[in-house]
Amino acid sequence: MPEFSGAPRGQGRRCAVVVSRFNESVTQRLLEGALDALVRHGVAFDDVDVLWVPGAWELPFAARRAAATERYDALIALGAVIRGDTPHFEYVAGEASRGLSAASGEFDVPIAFGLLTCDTMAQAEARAGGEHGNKGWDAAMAALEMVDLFDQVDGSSED
Ligand code: INI
Repeated sequence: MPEFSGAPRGQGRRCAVVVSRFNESVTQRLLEGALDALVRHGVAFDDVDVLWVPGAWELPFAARRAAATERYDALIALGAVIRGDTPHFEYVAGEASRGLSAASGEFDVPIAFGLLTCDTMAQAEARAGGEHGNKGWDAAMAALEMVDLFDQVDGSSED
């Protein structure tokens, strides 16, 4: 039974990180985590483009446009939606998640999900380099793993 498992091999990969400016104190740290993961795993710094967007709502549009360029092996979407007193959270978090998932399915490129959806700023900070790690790092690792996985799968079917 063939079994495939990707590894975060970044050599020669081109990536785009799409990151929202809303709650920038958190998203900046997610970005640092993602860039650190990419570079430590072999991605050349010049092969990473960082695309800033106003908020999480804009992430799917930017991800789709970036994917459509066919310049990137993988995309990493980063943002932080923090619950307030209104239903705004549900709309922004829900549509951003759905839009990223749809874009990933439509374009032939992995889009890793590094969008925090938290009740409080403290929860977000804990996941952006705090006690729960850095979800930007995790998303970048997932992106590299997915690229490598399908290199292997595609390579095997060409035999
Ligand atoms: N955008 C976020 O990324 N996080 C939030 O918590 C947030 N809240 O709470 O409003 C948020 N709103 C802005 C939204 O993403 C759009 O940028 C804005 O509506 C303009 O289209």
